Amino acid sequence: MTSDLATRGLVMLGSCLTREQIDDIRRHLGSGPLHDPYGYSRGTFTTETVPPASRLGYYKRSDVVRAPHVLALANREDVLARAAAVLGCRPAITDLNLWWSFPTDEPAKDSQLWHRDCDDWTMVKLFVYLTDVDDTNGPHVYAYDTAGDDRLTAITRYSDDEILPLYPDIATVTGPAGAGMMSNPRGMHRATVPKSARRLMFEATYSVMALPARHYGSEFRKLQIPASEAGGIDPWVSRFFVDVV
Ligand SMILES: O=C(O)CCC(=O)C(=O)O
Repeated sequence: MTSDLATRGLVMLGSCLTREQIDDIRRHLGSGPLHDPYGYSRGTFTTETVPPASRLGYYKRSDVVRAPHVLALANREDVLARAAAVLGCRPAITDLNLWWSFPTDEPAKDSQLWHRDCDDWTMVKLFVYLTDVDDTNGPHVYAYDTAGDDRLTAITRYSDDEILPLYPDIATVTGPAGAGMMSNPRGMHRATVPKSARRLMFEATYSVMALPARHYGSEFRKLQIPASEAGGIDPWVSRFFVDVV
């Protein structure tokens, strides 16, 4: 099945990070601090102290943006060009996330249920796996041709029973660590509950406007990069995360 971001909502990019680059990122970020974006546990934890109620452990954005290779990856010219083709303008990087999904025997909830993202009018996401992902440890799942489809537009979570009869053309994205994809997250998508192992995922969001819920200025400390060291980083595209000085 061919896949294309602009026409079908999803495109595979192949390998976006080498094993060495992934090791650099993981070494930099270590075991935490992590937080649960859904608030099932308060405060921070590490990969060794995951609270039983938490399924996801997000690194702080200010740590993610400082991790090696992250800004270069998010600024890849081919990625920006694909995002621009959907957004209709030079994109801004408006979110950067890197998180663990922890295995559980509990049923799917939150982002593990089908949904459309609604943080901006239009958005594109780059996802890169930092662990090997197979059917048992949390593959990302996307329903092709749903970004422009006007059924099921209520911003809520949907079950497989509601989605699959309407949208049977589904991509379950497995791949080795480093594998990347881009999606139009207005299209229906979800995570899968990891069963066998934890999954580590990087995500860059591209959009037109700043995402108001992201509080770039409070929790987040913008990175100051001297112009002499900013090769490969577009100051305009990266303006919510970086000042090139
Ligand atoms: O973790 C995943 O595979 C899905 C993430 C997701 O639903 C999102 O970024 O909106």
